[in-house]
Amino acid sequence: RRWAHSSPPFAGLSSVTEDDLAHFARFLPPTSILSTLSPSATPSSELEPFNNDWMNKYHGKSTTVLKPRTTDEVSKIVKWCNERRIGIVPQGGNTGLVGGGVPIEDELVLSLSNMSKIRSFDDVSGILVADAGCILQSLTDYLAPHNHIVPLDLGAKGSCQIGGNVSTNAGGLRLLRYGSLHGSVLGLEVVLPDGTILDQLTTLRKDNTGYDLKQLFIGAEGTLGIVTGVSILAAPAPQASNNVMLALPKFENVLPLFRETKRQLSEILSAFEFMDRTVYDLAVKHGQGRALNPEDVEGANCFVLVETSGGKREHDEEKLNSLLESLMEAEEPLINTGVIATSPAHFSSLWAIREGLTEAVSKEGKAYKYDISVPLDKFQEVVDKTKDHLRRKGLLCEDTVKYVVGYGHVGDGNLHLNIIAAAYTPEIEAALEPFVYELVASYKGSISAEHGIGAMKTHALQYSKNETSIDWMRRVKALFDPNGIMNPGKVLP
Ligand code: FAD
Ligand code: 2HG
Ligand code: ZN
Repeated sequence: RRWAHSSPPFAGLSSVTEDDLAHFARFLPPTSILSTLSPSATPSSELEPFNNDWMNKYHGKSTTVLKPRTTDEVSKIVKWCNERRIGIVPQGGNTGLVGGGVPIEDELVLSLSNMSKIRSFDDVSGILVADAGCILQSLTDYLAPHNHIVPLDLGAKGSCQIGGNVSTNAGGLRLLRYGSLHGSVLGLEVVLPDGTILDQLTTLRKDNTGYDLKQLFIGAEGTLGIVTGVSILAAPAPQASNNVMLALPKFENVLPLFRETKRQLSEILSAFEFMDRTVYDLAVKHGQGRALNPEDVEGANCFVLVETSGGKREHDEEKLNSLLESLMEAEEPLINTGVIATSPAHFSSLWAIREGLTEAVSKEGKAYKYDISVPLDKFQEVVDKTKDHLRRKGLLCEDTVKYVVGYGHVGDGNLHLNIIAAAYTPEIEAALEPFVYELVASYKGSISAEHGIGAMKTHALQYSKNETSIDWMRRVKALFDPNGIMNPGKVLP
């Protein structure tokens, strides 16, 4: 046996060997095993997508990817790895933005992509039970003819998996309306680090029978076990959806606009998304959605995308139109203009601008992503202070940091601060950290609003969690995973 590592958290963890592969081959078909070690070795290029993250910022050295098809197979793999002390990285769609879904060293990657069956759906209760590897978009497509929607939506919906969403406690574009997964996930099936299957796949809305263990796995980023099944409360599909892109002359208007929009739209408001002018221009430059007309963007300092979802088209349109009228006719208008979607294609193209921001940013350069919760009135201040700080350090120029941009979920107090650089360099990282984390802590904010901690922010956890909390997190981890095989090096410092 070859012990691969000597330093924490990899101390005592061992590498996958050919003997291990022979064991896996006893219950997995050849198509479920990708390994550069196997006698019929997989070319290492085939492992690249599993070893590198979406941003191409985090790189692992795994030799082996397993793609089980059933919970039972997952259990057998995990049991063996626990006995052999092999580190496991659960991987869903690999769209995570904090390096949580790729190995750090040569951990085994356990991909859920072969577990993509819908187990049941009840169109009266709206409860959907699905394998963890179901892609979010496929669940949306499945529910559409049943007049339901997944209570979660995000730009990565075409690739991310429901198990990955649960494991990151993803927020996204619908949280304002449908709340967090801590509320809408009703049950989970989890393979624990010793291989035991914890079946809590309940379909009950109410169940106060002691500790709610499933909550521990929502947002655990694969450090406590492997989510194999999810029971989730789908929402009735709205009968009418509208959206409008509002152009604002200054950031200071965002808050009063949010207040007024909530007051007037009340129950039909389903999204209130912010983007600054710089990132809007990048979206247009990189072909995301259809650009607004030049006269609509003239003088705009930032944009807000408002969506309504309701039960009656005429009623909702009337409310949205009267909101627009009152905003435009005010003595000191909060907006320059509003572009209201006039067709389903127009509706999608306005959303495509917002949903395409992450992709536009990645096409422009290498992004340092800070996904933070701060008071709403500090969104612009955070962007400006970061920009000033980089300028003072002499790092704000075309060949280092090109842009500092802000966008995000105003309704949830969640800002996405993106620093777009020509390359990932230690110099830029040293300028940004701990600067950004200290700034967030000064507002008593969160250093991770919705993306998680992953590999990126383990050292920064202390800015948002006190010693006692981190200590109890460690105890929970040790209780579930005493051998430290589950996603080593992630979440905990
Ligand atoms: P992965 O990236 O594969 O994994 C993420 C983490 O979960 C890893 O730690 C992994 O080990 C663990 N994991 C995955 N599957 C399992 C499982 N079955 N059991 C246990 N652990 C598991 N996030 C938001 O919150 N809101 C957004 O609006 C949003 N928009 C995005 C837009 C784009 C274009 C991109 C690229 C990303 C976006 N994200 C967003 C981040 C990301 O998509 C989400 O975090 C998503 O939920 C990750 O799902 P995944 O299946 O890709 O998980
Ligand atoms: C979003 O809201 C995602 O679009 C990604 O959470 C944020 O690109 C980012 O930083
Ligand atoms: Zn987001």
